[in-house]
Amino acid sequence: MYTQAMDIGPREERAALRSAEEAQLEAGFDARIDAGSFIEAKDWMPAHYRKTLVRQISQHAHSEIVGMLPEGNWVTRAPTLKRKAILLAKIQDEGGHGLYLYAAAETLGTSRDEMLAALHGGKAKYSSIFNYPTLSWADIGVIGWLVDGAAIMNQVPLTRCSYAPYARAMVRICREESFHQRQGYDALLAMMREGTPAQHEMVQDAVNRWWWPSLMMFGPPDAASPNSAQSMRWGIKRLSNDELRQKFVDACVPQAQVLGVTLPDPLLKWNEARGQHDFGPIDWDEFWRVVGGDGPCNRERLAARVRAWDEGAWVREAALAHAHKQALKEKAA
Ligand code: FAQ
Repeated sequence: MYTQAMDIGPREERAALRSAEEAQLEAGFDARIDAGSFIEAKDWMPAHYRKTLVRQISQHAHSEIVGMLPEGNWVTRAPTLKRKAILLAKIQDEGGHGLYLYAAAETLGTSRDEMLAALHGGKAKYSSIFNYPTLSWADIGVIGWLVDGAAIMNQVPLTRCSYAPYARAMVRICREESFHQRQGYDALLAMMREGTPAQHEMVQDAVNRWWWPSLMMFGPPDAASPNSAQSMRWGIKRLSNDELRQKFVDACVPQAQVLGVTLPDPLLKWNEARGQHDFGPIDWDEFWRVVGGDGPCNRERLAARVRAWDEGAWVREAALAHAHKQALKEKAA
C-alpha cells in the first residue's frame, strides 16, 4: 500500500546504506583489479578476497615448512660435504619462505598462531607432495628437479598476484627456488653421468615414484577446481591448474632426455597439432586420499611439526621474556 521506503526501519535503512556503500567499494575494487593494479594490506577488499588469500598463502606457508621434513631426513646421509652444505642451505631457505609467507598472510589480519593452530590441529591443508617418503639420496635430487621445478612453474605467475605483499614475497622465493631446482638437477646429472649402474637405477626409481605426485601438485583439473574461477577473476591465480601442469610436462620432457631418464608415462608423447605433449591420466583418487590425510606420510609429517612446535616452546617464551624486559628498560629510560 505504502511506498517501500516507509516499510524500512532504522536498522534496515543502515544495512541498506552499508550494502550500497559496499557495492560502491566493491565496484572500485573490481575496477582496480581489471586495470591490473596491486592491492595493498590497508586497501579495502571484499571479505571473500581476504579469506581466499589467507587460505592460499597459509597453505603455501605450511607447505614450505612441512616441505623441510622429507629433505631433513637426508642431511646426515648426504654423500659429500658439499652436497650436505647445499642441502642444509636449501632447507633453511624453505624455512625462510615459510616466514615470508606467514608474514604476508598476517597482513590480512590472521595471526601466525591461528594459522599454526590450524596446521597442528589437522584442519589446514599443505601440499600433497610432502606426504611421500624420501627413500634414497636420488629422491633429494628429484625433489629439487621435479618438486622445486613444479613449485617454480606455479609460483612465477604469483609474483604478479594482485595482492602486493604476497607478490613481493614470491619474487624473492622464486629466485631461491630456481637455485633449488638447479642443485637437484645437478645432483642427478652427477649420478647419471659419473655414477654406477646401481646409481642410474636409483635415479630412475626416484623419478618413477615422484613423477605423478609432482603433477598432482598443481591441484585438481580445472573442471574440478572450486576456487580457480574466482581466484583468476581476482588476479590471485594468473594461470589455471591445467595450464601450469601442461607447461611443466613440456619443460620436463627435454630435461629428462638430457638426464637420460624415462618419465613413467607410456602415453606421454608430442602432439604436433597442439604443440604440446599429451600425457596419461592422473590418479585423482590417490590425490584426494593424500589431501584428505591418508597419504603414506601424513601422520608422520604432522606429528613431526607438532613435536617441533612443542619442543620450541622455551625459545618462544625466552624471546617474549626478552622483549618484555627490553620494553620495560626503554620505558624506564
Ligand atoms: N595439495 O580449487 P583448487 C613448494 C586443495 S611449495 C594439497 O584448485 P586453489 C616449495 C586446495 O587447497 C608447494 N591440497 O585450489 C618447496 C583446495 O582446498 P580448499 C605449495 C591441494 O587454491 C619445494 C582444493 O584442493 N605451493 O613446493 C593441492 O585455487 C621443495 C581445491 O583445489 C603453493 O601452495 C595440493 N597439491 O589451487 C618446499 C603455491 N592442490 O582450500 C620444500 C600457492 C589443491 O578449498 C621442498 N598455491 N589442493 O579446502 C596455489 O597456487 C594454489 O593454492 C594451488 C591450488 C594451485 C595449490
